Amino acid sequence: MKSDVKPSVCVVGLGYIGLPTAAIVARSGCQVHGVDVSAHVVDTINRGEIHIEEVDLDGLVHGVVSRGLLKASTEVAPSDVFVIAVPTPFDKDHAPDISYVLAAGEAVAKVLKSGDTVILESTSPVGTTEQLRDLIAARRPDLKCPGLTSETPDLSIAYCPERVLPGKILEELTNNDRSIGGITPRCARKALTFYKLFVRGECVVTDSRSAEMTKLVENAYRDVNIAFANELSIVSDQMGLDVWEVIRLANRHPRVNILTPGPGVGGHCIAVDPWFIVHGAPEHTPLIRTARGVNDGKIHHVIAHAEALIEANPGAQIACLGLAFKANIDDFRESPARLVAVTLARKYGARVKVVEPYASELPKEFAGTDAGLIDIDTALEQAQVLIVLVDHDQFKAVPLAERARHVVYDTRGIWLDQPKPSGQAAPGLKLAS
Ligand code: SAJ
Repeated sequence: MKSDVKPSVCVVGLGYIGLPTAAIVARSGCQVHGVDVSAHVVDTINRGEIHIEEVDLDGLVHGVVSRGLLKASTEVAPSDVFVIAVPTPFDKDHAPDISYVLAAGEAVAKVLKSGDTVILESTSPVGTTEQLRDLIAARRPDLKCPGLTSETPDLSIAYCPERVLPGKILEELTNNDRSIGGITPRCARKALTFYKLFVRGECVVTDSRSAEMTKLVENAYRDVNIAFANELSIVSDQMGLDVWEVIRLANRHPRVNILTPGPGVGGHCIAVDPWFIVHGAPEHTPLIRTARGVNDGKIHHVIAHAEALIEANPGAQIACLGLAFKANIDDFRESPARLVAVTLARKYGARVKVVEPYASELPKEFAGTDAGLIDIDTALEQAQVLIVLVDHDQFKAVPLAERARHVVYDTRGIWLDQPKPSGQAAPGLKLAS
């Protein structure tokens, strides 16, 4: 790839990471060929529309498609740079499944030519980039692969994870620092040239295995720290302490920064990636494994606590506030809030209603439960018990005067001024008159 000529780029996988990446690369002036197995996704993008929700993505995709810079297809096309951004789920035993990465590698291998760069972005267990290289080497013996030849290789292969936050993807894709992990230093330099086209953050060069581990470590670090906060909240409930007060005070220490308890950890990254480390070193990861258990267990603690509150308030109407996996997004997949709400709806039927400003209807597992979707005003008027599951801004904005008489179980700590029943710190079980 010559520095004065923009490379042609093929992005394989047009999901939450692949599509924004393809659009941003296209905006930088590269000709981008996007690939997805779903014909529906391909058609949607080729109309200049999007199949996922992300701030400002619709306008960006519309712009680059209408300028002819981004085209989607179900087939990989010859390009100078290939970016693989496909899912890496885990199986029922938490073993990582890299079959989508290898399938993408098979497709890419068919069209590779000397001088091309292949970059893996999918969250992957350590060693996956080398496996991808080995697959390409097996399919294309005519091309010299990095790390397998003493001559100058024909291909460059690197691992470059994304670290963007859903809801801020476009901003963070451009501004976050990146780890650029080459199979060899030369591979890293090639990948660096590509990322410099659209990344304003610092691009730090390393080897592929370190970059793979770095991605996993970032999310495991967060999971462990959220687990600490969640464990504190369970202990505080048991001791009758207000966990928010304890954390607020502890965080005044200059070297303490405890995260925020919640109903558990949702999303597709933090609850998944730590398992990739555990799977790679099962004997040496008791902390990471335990943190996963604490965060998953927090969901059941919240359900039990909410049930006790509901049982203690016979006849009361219950409003569950929020279904999303975190604040101010419309992503309900892998959401602890959703699991809590549907469990309560199944048990208590029409007494339970759900408020979710980002949903137009309840997810399908609510079918047959009699739970309805209501707005926050109706909930404040009709429900006596409010269970806060998501810290959406709309909920945070409800003033004390409108909720002072409600019984509240606030799993996110958004209403710290809520009166404590009977002088107790923990959420009380008495229905306010
Ligand atoms: N959560 C808490 N307490 C906290 C922080 C988060 O309970 O103090 C919960 C959230 O409510 C949510 C879950 O954790 O259910 C995850 O939310 P998040 O905002 O921490 O992270 P994600 O999953 O949206 O995105 C993470 C990010 N990783 C890190 O912050 C280390 C993001 O930068 C990654 O790019 C993304 O995973 C990914 O794709 O891997």
